[in-house]
Amino acid sequence: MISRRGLALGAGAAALAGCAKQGPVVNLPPRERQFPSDFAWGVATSAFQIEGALTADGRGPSIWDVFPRSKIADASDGAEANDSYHRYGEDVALIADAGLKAYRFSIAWPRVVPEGAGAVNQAGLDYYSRLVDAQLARGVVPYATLFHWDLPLALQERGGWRARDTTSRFVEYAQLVVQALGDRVKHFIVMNEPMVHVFAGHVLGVHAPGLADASLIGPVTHHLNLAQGMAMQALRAARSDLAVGTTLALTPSRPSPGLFLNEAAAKGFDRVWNGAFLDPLFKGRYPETARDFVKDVVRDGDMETIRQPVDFLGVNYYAPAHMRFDLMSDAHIAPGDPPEGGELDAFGRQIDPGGLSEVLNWLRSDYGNPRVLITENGCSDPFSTGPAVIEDGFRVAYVRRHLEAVKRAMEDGSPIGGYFHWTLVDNWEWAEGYRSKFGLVAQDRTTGVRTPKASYAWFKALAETGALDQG
Ligand code: IFM
Repeated sequence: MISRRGLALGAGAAALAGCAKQGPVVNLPPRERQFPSDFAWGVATSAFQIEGALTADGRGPSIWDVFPRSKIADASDGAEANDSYHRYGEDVALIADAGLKAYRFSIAWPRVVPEGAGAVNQAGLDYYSRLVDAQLARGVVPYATLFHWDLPLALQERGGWRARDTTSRFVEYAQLVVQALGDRVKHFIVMNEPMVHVFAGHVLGVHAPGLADASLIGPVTHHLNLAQGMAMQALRAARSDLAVGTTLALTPSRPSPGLFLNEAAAKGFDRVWNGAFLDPLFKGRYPETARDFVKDVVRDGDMETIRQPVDFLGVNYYAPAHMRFDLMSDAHIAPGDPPEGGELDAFGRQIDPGGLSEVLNWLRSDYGNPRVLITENGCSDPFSTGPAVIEDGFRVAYVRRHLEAVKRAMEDGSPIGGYFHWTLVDNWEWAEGYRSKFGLVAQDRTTGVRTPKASYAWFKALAETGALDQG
C-alpha cells in the first residue's frame, strides 16, 4: 500500500516536462518511415499559456491569475504570454504556413462563464468563434480542449474540484461551448492531463490552486473523472457529429537503479498516476491502489457515468518517471534518479522514446486498443530567461525519435491518427515561467515578434510529405 504523501513526492518528478544529446532507440526501416496521408499533423497550446489579455472583454479571473509569482521560477505571470488573444491571426497563419492541418487549443472557462456559474460572457465565446473561423479559413481543423487547468477563481472559492458541484458547473460550460462552436468544431478534448492538475495543483502546491493537501487526491481525481464523463454525455447529447475524447499524461513508472524495493515503489506510483484515470474510463473501476483514496466520494452510478466510449484518447508523453523506495517517507516511495549516463531533458529527466512505445503497448494490450492522438510531445530549450535557441537541432532529434516510436506502434497495430507538437510559439510554462521554451517558433517578449526556429522548417517538411527523415 502506498500513501498519499509518497505519491505526491513521486508526482513532482512525473508532472514536469522538457533536451540533450540523443541517439537512436527505435530501428525503423526506410519503407516504414512514411506516415499515412490522413495522419493529422498539428500543434498544441493552452489558453492560459498563450492568450494574455486576462481582463479583456469580460473575462473573469482563473485560479492561475492569482497564483503567486514567488512560486514561478522567473517570478513572472501569464498576464502577457503570447498575447495570442489579439495576435491569434498571426498564430493561425504560422500553423497554416507550416502545412499543418490541425490545431489543438484550449478554451478558457473564465472567458465563457466569468464567475464559473451563472452569467455567460458572449464576448468570450465570440473570441473562440473568431479563432475557429480563422482556422477553418486556412484549412486547419480545430481540436478544442475544454479544461486545461484554468478553473474560474469563483469556483475554487466554492471548493474547486474538491466539490462535487463543480462537475455540474463544468457540464453547463461544456454545453455553452458546444452550442456556440459545435457547428464548426467537431473534435473535443474534454480534459488535459487531469492527474497533473491533481498532484501539482492540490498535493504539491506547485501549480494553481496551490494546495498542498494529500487528502485531496481522492475527491479531486474522482470529480475530474466524473466531470469528464458527464461532459462527454452532454457533448454527445447536443450533437451527434462530434469526435469526443480526452487527454491524459501517461508515463511508464520505472524503478530507480539500486534497491529491489524500488520496483514496488514504481508499481504503486504507476497504478495511481496512470491507472486512476485510464481504468475508470476504459474499465469502469479504479485500480486497487487508488480505491482507498476515492472511497468516500464515489456514489452509485458514478462509475457508469465515467466509463464513456471515446472516439480517441489523447496521449501526452514527455519522459518516464523514476521512483524509489524511501524508508523515511510515509509511503516508502519517492522520486528517484534516472539511470546514470542517460540523456536528460531540461528538467533532468531521462529522454526515452521507448517510454512512449511502452505506453502505446499498454493501450493495445490492456485498454482495448483505442484510437489514439498524440496530443502533446516536445522538449524545452535548456532553461534560460535569455533568447531562444533558433538552431534547435536537439528538438528535431527529440521529435524524430518519438515519431519513430509512434510509427513503430502503428506498424504493431496501434490506431494512431495524429501528432500535435507541444508547442507552436514559446509560451508561459507554468511554474517555470518564460525560462522554459518548447516552441517551434520563438517570441521576442518585448515586441511580440515571432521567429520560426529550425525545427519549424523541419516539421513543415514532415507535415507536407509525411516522410520521417533518418536524421
Ligand atoms: O506546458 C505543458 C502543458 O500545459 C501540459 N503538458 C506539458 C507541457 C510542457 O510541460
